Amino acid sequence: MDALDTEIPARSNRSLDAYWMPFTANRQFKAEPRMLAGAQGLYYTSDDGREILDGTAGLWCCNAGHGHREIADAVHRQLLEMDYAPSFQMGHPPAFDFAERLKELAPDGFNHVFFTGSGSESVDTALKIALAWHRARGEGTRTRLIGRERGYHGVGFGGISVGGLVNNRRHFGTLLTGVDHLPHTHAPEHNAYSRGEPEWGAHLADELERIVALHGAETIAAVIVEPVAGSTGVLIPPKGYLKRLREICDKHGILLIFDEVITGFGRLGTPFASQFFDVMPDLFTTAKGLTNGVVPMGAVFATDRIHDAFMQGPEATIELFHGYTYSGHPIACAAGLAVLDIYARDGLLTRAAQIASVWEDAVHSLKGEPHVTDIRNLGLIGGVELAPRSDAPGTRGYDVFKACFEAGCMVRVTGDIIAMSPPLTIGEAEIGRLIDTLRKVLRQTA
Ligand code: PXG
Repeated sequence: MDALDTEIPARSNRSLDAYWMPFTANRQFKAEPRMLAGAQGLYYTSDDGREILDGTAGLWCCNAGHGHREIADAVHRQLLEMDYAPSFQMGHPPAFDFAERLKELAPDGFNHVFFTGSGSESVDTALKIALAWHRARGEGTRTRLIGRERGYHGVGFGGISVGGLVNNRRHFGTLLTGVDHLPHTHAPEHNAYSRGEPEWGAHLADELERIVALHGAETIAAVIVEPVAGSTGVLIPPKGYLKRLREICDKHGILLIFDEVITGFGRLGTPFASQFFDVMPDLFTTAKGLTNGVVPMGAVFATDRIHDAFMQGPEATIELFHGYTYSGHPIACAAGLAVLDIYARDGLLTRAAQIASVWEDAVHSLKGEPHVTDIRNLGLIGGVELAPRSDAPGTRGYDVFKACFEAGCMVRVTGDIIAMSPPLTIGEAEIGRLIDTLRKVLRQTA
């Protein structure tokens, strides 16, 4: 090397070569990097000293905003007390305490928490629990997993198999066998510019009946969906859709898994999306807001009915042959406990409900701006779909994302869809700033 090094602006002499960045156009990025150097409250600071309003809570994870001293102190204390401890045939107080606190927050009946290191691991864990649960009950023929087109469930082989984003799947071989997919619920021809839950589309859940008819219910273990699909570009479930899925799963003895990695911890104005929609899954996955994103961690919540089926047989037997070196990591648990205190103290897990109508009006005020073809919202989530350039899909979205960053706002882009999910601490003034920046950028984008 290297030509790149000499092209990087003089901000720093750091070499960018060794770090193979995730989900990033590495060469494009390294030619013109966007570097974040600090974070406090609702703002990042870029390495050239600019304030960047965090319109995405990092990656949907910093629900309480940035830089909380209480979290830092809790992590610091735990590091000095006990930095790491194994969780296989061994325990430590923070993991038990955190699980108990999470149980209090979860819907009734979700009394068991399995810790993982990320959302992807939570998804794989939930899928494996579903398969093993049927087997434990003598229904070992139930091995099929049903996902949904346009679903995102992380990047493990389980998650990409049930996931429905082609670029996350097509490069990686045959994936898990025995997987089928529900149709996605994106229907702008019926639902464009819906405020909140769209009216049209509950019947799309009936496609599960078709899948059952094709494969036989006795071969299907579980259905997994995101209550609100995030990564694909914000798809809000049609009214009644999730209830219908629940009913069909019940009718056929199929487990329902909600992937709450982005909806968990207050994104919709309730602790979990199941409470918002009043539809209870059998298992749900979380990560991100679990620790406010500050230490990697995930958790799978299970009902008594799921958990208790494993607690059979000789007591000296390991009931679930699954777990990670970092399951229940004491530092993550200490961070998570401090985060739950902040959520409770500041009422953050219900705050989105209070500000959702301001958010909805602000996001929908972009209707009629250049390129905008649809706007979607729920809780503190907003999606703005843009018309793709006919010769180069995705480039308009990327240009808008980049121009927003240059104008001091961080948004996410998936293809030509702009997604926003600010910290739950955002106020009216910052909502205005975020939306006005996006408006200005849209007007300046070809
Ligand atoms: N399930 C869902 C529903 C997610 O949104 C994962 C699983 C995987 O989590 P981990 O912790 O393994 O990354 C996610 C992750 C985006 C974006 O821009 C979303 C995610 C990650 C990165 C970007 O929408 N979600």
